[in-house]
Amino acid sequence: MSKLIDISLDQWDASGSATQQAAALQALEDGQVLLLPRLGFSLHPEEHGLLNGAAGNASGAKNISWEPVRGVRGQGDACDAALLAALMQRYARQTRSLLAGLLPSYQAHLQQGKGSFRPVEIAGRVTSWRKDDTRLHIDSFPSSPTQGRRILRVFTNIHPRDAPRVWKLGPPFEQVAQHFLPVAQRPQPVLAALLQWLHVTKSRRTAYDHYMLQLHDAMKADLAYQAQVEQHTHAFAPGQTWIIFSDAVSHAALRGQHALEQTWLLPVRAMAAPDKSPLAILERQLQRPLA
Ligand SMILES: O=C(O)CCC(=O)C(=O)O
Ligand SMILES: [Fe+2]
Repeated sequence: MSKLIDISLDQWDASGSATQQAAALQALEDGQVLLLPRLGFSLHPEEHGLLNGAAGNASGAKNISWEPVRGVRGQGDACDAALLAALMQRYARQTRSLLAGLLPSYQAHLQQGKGSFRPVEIAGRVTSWRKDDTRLHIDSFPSSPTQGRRILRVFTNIHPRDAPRVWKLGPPFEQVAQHFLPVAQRPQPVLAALLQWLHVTKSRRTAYDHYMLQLHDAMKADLAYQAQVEQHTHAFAPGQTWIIFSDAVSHAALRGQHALEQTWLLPVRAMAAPDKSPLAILERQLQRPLA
């Protein structure tokens, strides 16, 4: 069962003590959630309007995503894209400095992924089962293969009043893989090549990415499993930040509104214990190389 450990840093640019750094590294790689209960994200005065529905999302997308080169995508017309991009850039910088102070051995290896602003209430959101994050899942991105790299995500609840972001945490990756690999379809290299050629995927979907997507989908599709598997609920209050390897910590987001998230990718070799990666676990269970 995934657990949370508290880290008492309250500044984005603070350095953890050697003890905090060692505890954070081990907990994270063991599939726990690092909770920073006193680390919030401050909005500038002109940014408060973004939480008043100005960032309404005409496309029906659940999140507004941001990348340094492409800028923001998915925002409604009423939303000031430049304002949002500046906010996302600041959040990305602050998460990088937090990771540097807490997990210094990762710093030189982190690759910046997408960020997101999440202004839409989760509860009652209408979506397909595959996109339904209220169901327990491990993260795997259909169009952005990681090719084995870890998905390290930082979230902050920025709700202006008191609404928590409520998550469920489920069984560890090893157990999820044991349950669903036996029914997983085998990868088809020709299909992976076609998807890349058609630009459905941004790079080659490796056998690793294929199996991660299979686990993501099989887990969300299995309502009996969702109901009976061990899980516990945790509420992240406004003004709190949390960090997880979301490719290995099974999770679901039940309710909440207004969060920021920044994704970082980490090569497996940069881990203190690469044998704890989903790549190594899948390779052991399938008894073949996947990356
Ligand atoms: O929005 C959230 O709190 C998390 C949703 C989720 O599971 C995800 O983005 O992968
Ligand atoms: Fe997720």
